[in-house]
Amino acid sequence: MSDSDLNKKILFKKNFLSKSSINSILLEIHNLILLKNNKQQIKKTNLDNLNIYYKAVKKNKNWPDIYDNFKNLKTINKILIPKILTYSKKILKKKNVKVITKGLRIIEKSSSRSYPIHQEYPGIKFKTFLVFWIALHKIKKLQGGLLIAKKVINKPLPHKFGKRKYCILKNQKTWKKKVYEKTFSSGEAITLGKYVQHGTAPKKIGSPRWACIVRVGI
Ligand SMILES: O=C(O)CCC(=O)C(=O)O
Ligand SMILES: [Fe+2]
Repeated sequence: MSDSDLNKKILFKKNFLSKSSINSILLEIHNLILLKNNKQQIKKTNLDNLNIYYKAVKKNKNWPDIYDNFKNLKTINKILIPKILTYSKKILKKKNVKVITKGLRIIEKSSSRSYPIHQEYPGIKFKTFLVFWIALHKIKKLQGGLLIAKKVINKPLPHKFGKRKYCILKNQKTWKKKVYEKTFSSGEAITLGKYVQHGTAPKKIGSPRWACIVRVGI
């Protein structure tokens, strides 16, 4: 595949993460938050329990530090990253694929963490790279899925700094009409090339949205 084809690539893969892999990730998240709050570890959790605990602790002073620590989750390193590397080596047809960034993203209703429409290329030095975004549960309409360009403009477009310091496309109003809302099944992954216009879909309803985001490149 040529670089130009890769840059506009949009791939969907259902069940990229199995139910048991997701359970392992959620349990490690839950236990990390417990640990950082000097609470005892648990052996089992589910999204409902995690959301209840999350709601109780997210206003604590140490929350930003905990959030930042999510990128070091063992389950992300041991379960998700190997899958992404195997898959992206096939797509990129290269063996030396490197992880550029990895982490967890939680979006709430009217979240300040939500991302206006953008391309991924600004600020990333890798010439060829892919973004992997994986839903940790089912995400229906208006629950904060992703907005994806109906027709990708396959070139770098000018960006400006948004409210939260990251780069967003100019003309957000026009772009809102040129995207569709992608919903997700639990464990579904989307892979995006560096010029695919995308952003966070409006989060109007439902409990917080949990997803993993990993960038890999050559
Ligand atoms: O998680 C989201 O809603 C969008 C994330 C995104 O596009 C990014 O981090 O670049
Ligand atoms: Fe993005």
